[in-house]
Amino acid sequence: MNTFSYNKTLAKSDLDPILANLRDHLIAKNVAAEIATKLCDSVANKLIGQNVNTWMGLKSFVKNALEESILRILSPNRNLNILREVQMKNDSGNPYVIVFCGVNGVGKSTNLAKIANWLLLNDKSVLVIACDTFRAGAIEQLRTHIHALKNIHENSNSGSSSKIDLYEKGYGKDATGIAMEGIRYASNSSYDVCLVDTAGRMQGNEPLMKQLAKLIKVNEPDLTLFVGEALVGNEAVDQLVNFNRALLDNGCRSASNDSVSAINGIVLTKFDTIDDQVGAAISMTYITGQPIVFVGVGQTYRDLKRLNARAVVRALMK
Ligand SMILES: Nc1nc2c(ncn2[C@@H]2O[C@H](COP(=O)(O)OP(=O)(O)O)[C@@H](O)[C@H]2O)c(=O)[nH]1
Ligand SMILES: [Mg+2]
Repeated sequence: MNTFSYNKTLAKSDLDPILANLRDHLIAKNVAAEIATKLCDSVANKLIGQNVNTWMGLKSFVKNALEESILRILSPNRNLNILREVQMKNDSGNPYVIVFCGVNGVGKSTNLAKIANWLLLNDKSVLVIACDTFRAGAIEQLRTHIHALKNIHENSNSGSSSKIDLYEKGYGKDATGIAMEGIRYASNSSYDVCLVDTAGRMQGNEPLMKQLAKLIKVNEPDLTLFVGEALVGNEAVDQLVNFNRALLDNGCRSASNDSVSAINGIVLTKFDTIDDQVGAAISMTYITGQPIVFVGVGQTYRDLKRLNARAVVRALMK
């Protein structure tokens, strides 16, 4: 291939071998196979018939086009400013409600605690509502976090509004009702934000998915966060498609937009454990069209970051 200059109208046959390589590369970086294929197909569709005059060689040209389209996927179509949304909700006399959902062990409760820490740092008062009434120890785990967060914030603070408490009604009860009572309590006691922890569930478990849908439909959270591990590959698609479908099929609509997604944000956890295997970030945003609101990068309260889309693309294409 001529690496100095290239001037021709691109045909499918020019692109196929290059995109096949790039597709394999994306899959090796943990992008779900289905998504890698779709991404490469869309780049092909965009480039076929284009008249290319480039100094960089066709391979780099195609790679750049793919990078651009991935960067676009990772850049949210909706700019979610949680603190501003909290303020607006509070101005109308109500707490801002976030529900955390996802499969077992992905880091829902831990990252809920990190987000609580971030809210407290921003002078928001937080009521954590314990709606994982299923897994033994779930409530104690939250209590431990809240105790630690109280120690960090309530002592050090300059008398501002930062307070955090737990609302719990024990195990085995109906999560929807507990969430409702908790939100009402938060409203009466002027908490700024409710963080609703839910039980983990497999995306194929229909009765449990229905229960989650009921909790969301009845309580109408401002933000429904799907918590997913950065470790997942093809499984990411299955989880998200099924969570979203179960929620939509059971009448949930996202609060902030009426799009095809009932989930309106993603928390990508265990990002510290994957080295440059960053593919899950692409799969999850591609499937939902929703932003990755936070990235979990460890087990302490401060291990919470914003997604750096350019850094993800860099790691992905390396
Ligand atoms: N390395 C790492 N571990 C995490 C992260 N988030 C959660 N974990 C760990 O994952 C495990 C499961 O977390 P937990 O919050 O109980 O998951 P849940 O079942 O979804 O509520 C715990 O050992 C957490 O410390 C993260 O961002 N990085
Ligand atoms: Mg949990």
